[in-house]
Amino acid sequence: MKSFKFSALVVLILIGTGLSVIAQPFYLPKLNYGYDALEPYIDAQTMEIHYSKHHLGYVNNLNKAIKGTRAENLSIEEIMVYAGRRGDAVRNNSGGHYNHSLFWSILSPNAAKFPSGMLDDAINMNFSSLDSLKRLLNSGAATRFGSGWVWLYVTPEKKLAVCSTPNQDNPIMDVAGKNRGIPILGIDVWEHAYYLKYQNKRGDYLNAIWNVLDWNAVGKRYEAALNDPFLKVIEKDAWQELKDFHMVMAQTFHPMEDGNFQPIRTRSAEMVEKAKLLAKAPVPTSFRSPEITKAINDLVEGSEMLDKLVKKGAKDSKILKSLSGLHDTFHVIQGLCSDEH
Ligand code: MN3
Repeated sequence: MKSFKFSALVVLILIGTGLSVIAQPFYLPKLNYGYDALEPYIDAQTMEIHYSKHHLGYVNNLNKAIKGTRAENLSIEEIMVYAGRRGDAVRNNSGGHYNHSLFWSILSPNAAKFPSGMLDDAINMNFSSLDSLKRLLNSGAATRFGSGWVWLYVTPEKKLAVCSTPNQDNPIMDVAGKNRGIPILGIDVWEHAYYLKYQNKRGDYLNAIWNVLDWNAVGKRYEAALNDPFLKVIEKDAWQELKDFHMVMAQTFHPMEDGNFQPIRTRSAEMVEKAKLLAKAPVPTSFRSPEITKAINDLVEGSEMLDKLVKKGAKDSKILKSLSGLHDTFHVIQGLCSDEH
C-alpha cells in the first residue's frame, strides 16, 4: 500500500512536469560482441577501456551537460545539428556518444569484407573502386593532426563523400562547415582507439581495421541515410544566403512587434541587399520549385518597396504593414523548405 501511494505520487509529479515524462537520458548501447571478439586486430583491453570507460564517460557527461535544459527533450541528431551553439560540453559529448555508437555498429568479428548492392554501386560511381575509397579514408585518417575521426558520409545531394573532423565532431554538426551530411562509416583515430596495441603506429591500426569493418552494416546505414530527414535539415542549414536574410528579418521585425521601429528604419537598405543576394544564389536542390522562386522574387520586390517607404519617412503604420507582409513571405519560404514547420 505504501509503495502504491509512492508510485501514484511519482506519476503525479511526472504528469506535472509535462514533456519531461518522455525524456530519456542517453545510455550506453549494448555491444553485440565480446571485448575479445575483434582480436587480433583490436585487442580486448583496448575494447574494454574504449567502450566501458571512454564511451560511458561521453554518455554520462552528455546527460550532465543537458540536465535541466531544453536539449533534454531532443534526439541526439537534433542536439548535434546545432552543436556549435550549445557549448563545448554538449558538442564534445554528444559527438562522443553518437560517433562511438556508430563505430561499434560497423565493426564485427564476422565482417562482410566487401560492400554489395546499392552501396557497392555508389562507391564505384563516386570513387571508382573500393580500393580508392579505402586509400582516401586511410590518408584522411593518417593526416588528421591530433585526435579525430575520418568519415564516409551521404551529402544532401545524396552523393558519397569523405572527410575528417577534429575531436568528436562529425558531419551532422553545423561546425563541420562544407563537409555536412549523414555519416555511414567512421574510424576513430584518437590514440585511445589503438595506443595499447599499436602505440604511435596509427597506419598499422588503419590497415588492420579493414579486417573487422562490416560492409553489410555500412550498407544498411547507407540505405537509411538516403531517406534520413536530417539530410534536408542540413541542406537548409547550409543555405547561407537564407540565414543572412533571416538575421536581418529577425533583428528588425521582432523589435517592431514591441513598438521599436528604429532597427527597420536604419536597416531597410541592408534588407534589400540580402534579399538580392538570396535571389542570386542557387536554391539547394531539394527545395527547387516555382513556389520558392516566386516567394524569393516577392521578397526582393517587397523589401524594395519597404526601403522606399522608409526613405520617404512614411508613418509607422505603413512600415508595420509592409514589414509584416515581408515577414509572412519569408515564412512561406521557411515552410516550403521544411517538413516540421
Ligand atoms: Mn574513441
